[in-house]
Amino acid sequence: MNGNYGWFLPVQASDFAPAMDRGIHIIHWAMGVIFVLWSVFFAYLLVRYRARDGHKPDRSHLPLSVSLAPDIAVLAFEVLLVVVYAVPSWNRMKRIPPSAEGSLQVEVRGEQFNWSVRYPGADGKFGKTEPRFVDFTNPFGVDEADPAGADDVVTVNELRFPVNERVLVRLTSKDVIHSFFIPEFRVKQDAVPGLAMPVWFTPTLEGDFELACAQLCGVGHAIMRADVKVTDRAAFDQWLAAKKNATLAAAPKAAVEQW
Ligand SMILES: [Cu+2]
Repeated sequence: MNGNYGWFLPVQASDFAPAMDRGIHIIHWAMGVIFVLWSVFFAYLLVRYRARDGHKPDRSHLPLSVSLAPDIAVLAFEVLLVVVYAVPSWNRMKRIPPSAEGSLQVEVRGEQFNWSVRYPGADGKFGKTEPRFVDFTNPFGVDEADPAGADDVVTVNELRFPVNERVLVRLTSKDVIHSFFIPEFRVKQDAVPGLAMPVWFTPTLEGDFELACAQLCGVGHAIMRADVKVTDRAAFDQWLAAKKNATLAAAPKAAVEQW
């Protein structure tokens, strides 16, 4: 997993990553150019207009249209960046969720200090849940009597996705605000108690990644993490089938217990 990180940004492992990185590059290069131009300009002014014997300050000034020109150029560039680049990207990544059909649906719930994960199973439907059924072996409170819930697969701190298939996550929190962050996917979203936030992306690279809580949420925040593995479809199906038959008692120990 350390191989995912180099000197600059981590590897690009989702369909959003290239656009996100392009935005970061454009902003940094533009700010670098502006910084250099201003620095040269200031240095020139310091030398050109330094205090000398026989020189008096000239209080006249350039016309506003000339002196404001650099600011207007920078402002125009920023407006263009927001309108042409940022807003369309934001719409695609955050504002307009894809339809549930054709997406792999996953429910992810943050709690101090674990990530509970639920896959709908072969029927593609999540079973009904009720708070009174919630316990350590049933973190979502799935109603066993509901046939749609019988094949739901629940894991703790373990996420798998098939490569090149769109994922639609239903993100919730059981207690305080957490944040679902997979750096290699360039995906980050707060999990807010009382809200079900849609999060979507398409993993484009097979490998091991990490979901880390990115919102300080209590004493165990630093260990609130989950393994994310992206594989081909066949390996994913195999894993899901194996998980269906496993009980949560055999699941990796909750992070807080490990701690
Ligand atoms: Cu957290």
